[in-house]
Amino acid sequence: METTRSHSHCCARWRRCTDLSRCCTSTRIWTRGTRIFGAEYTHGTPFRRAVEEGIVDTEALSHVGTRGPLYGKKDLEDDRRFGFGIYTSADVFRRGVDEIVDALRDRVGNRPLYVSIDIDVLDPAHAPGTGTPEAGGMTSRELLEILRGLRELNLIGADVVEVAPSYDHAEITSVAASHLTYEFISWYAGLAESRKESIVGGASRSAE
Ligand SMILES: [Mn+2]
Repeated sequence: METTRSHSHCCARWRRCTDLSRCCTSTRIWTRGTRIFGAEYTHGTPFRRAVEEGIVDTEALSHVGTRGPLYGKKDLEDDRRFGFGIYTSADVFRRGVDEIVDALRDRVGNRPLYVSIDIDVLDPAHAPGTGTPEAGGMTSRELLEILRGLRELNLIGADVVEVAPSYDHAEITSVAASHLTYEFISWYAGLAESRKESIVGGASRSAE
């Protein structure tokens, strides 16, 4: 569990892992453009580079809460071609949390799961302290309920990125980010507890 500056930091960690499925929340689609302002590796291209490097399972990877502007006309077309699941902020509102959770669970299946939260996925009303606030975002309640809906999945890593305290007001963003972090720690603890129970249960069964 980490807090980092942007999704591009995640990419380095993904190189060390295989067979992961990932859920990413952000305002923007992180496959934007083959190059941004002439640069190949930027905070706007980690998923495109990850696909090219073959370190993500595109059948399982999903973007949730997207709504921001595009870098180029082909961005949405490329994302569809890569095979990502894309659930926009409007999808979450119109289809509802339960339907989005079902879709994410179907995509992830039994794979180990890495969740990356860009705090700007939340509406600026819920997270003003970030570098690229964008109107029309998810509520903190919607995001927390989506995470709670995924609780039985095998979480092996998570991060919360792009919290900018200097832009925050009344610690609104910090409250959201700290609760998301708390949610991940609780998720880990629940998984550890159930593993312990299955080991103890297995041992007692074998002793009988
Ligand atoms: Mn962002």
